[in-house]
Amino acid sequence: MAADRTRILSGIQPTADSFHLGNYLGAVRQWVPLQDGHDTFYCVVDLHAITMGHEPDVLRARTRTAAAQLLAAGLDPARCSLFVQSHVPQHAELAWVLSCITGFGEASRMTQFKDKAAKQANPSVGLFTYPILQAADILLYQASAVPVGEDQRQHLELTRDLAQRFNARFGETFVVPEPYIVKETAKIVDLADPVAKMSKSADSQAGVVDILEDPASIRKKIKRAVTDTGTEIRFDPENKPGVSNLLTIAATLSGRSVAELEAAYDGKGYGALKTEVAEIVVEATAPLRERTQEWLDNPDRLDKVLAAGSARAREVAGRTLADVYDAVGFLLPRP
Ligand code: AQP
Repeated sequence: MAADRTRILSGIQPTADSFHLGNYLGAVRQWVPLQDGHDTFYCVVDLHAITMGHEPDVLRARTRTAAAQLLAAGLDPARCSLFVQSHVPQHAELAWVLSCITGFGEASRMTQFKDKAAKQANPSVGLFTYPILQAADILLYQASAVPVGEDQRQHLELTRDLAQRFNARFGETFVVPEPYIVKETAKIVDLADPVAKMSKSADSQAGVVDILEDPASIRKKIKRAVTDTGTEIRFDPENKPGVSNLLTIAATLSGRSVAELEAAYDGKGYGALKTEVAEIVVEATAPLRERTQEWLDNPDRLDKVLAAGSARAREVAGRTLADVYDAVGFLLPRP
């Protein structure tokens, strides 16, 4: 992989047995074409996945399933570095340094922390410092762009602030990254509650469609999707969030434009639209389910891909961390 190609970094948490359509359309799907022409690093962020409480065996299994889904979605180990965050110790090490230049008030303003903490009886300090670890994930690789969904914009802003602050205080060390957010799919909403984002940790899974979900269940959830009291099939996220979400999902997965779908379903009613969307989702996710299972049936092959990815990640991350330690004034150990 040529060193002069633009770096891209993104990650996803192994916090569920499957990614949902929001993760897939908002993030993972953008990762695939970026493999061409960029030096791409993609990671399964298991350190982040323990911030809300977890079961060890479940986490291990989900980490493999997450990697398998990424490969099934089109990540190619020959064209990207795919790794598990905990295999690269520099993430936690850089997070500590960055936490020492982050203001307590600044960290307290993160809306994702407020939302997630509100659902917990005793939120952890790890959940509070999550965005600082995320900044470390990105800055270690000198990434210039980070493909994510809209919900990550504020965390990206913090990452940029920390990079600029560090550079100003200790000398040019980090590339300041830009968010790479595809507007159309930046926020896929929950089918049962079309103002909330589709989320793995939603209280109810009724409106969350997983990419590994069986076709009968996908059809059922889409047929029950909340729309509105009207009948017109029109893309209008403000007034018709449910219908607009269905149109976005169908358009992105089928390759047809929203305008084409609006015209095709003009006067046909929501029932017909839902039937069509359900078939599009079932058809688009079938190969993902199949290929994920193939990778899961071959854990040795999967683990080798992750080992190669993490070796390359440690190499790049190690160089950045050495520069950081030197810049902040840590006494370097004798070789
Ligand atoms: N609804 C969404 N629409 C568009 N993009 C989304 N993403 C998540 N939900 C949507 C994007 O998916 C990537 C991976 O997300 P994550 O697993 O790291 O964490 P998250 O953003 O917190 O996603 P969830 O599903 O809500 O997980 P939990 O419930 O475990 O926190 C990110 O790029 C995210 O923007």
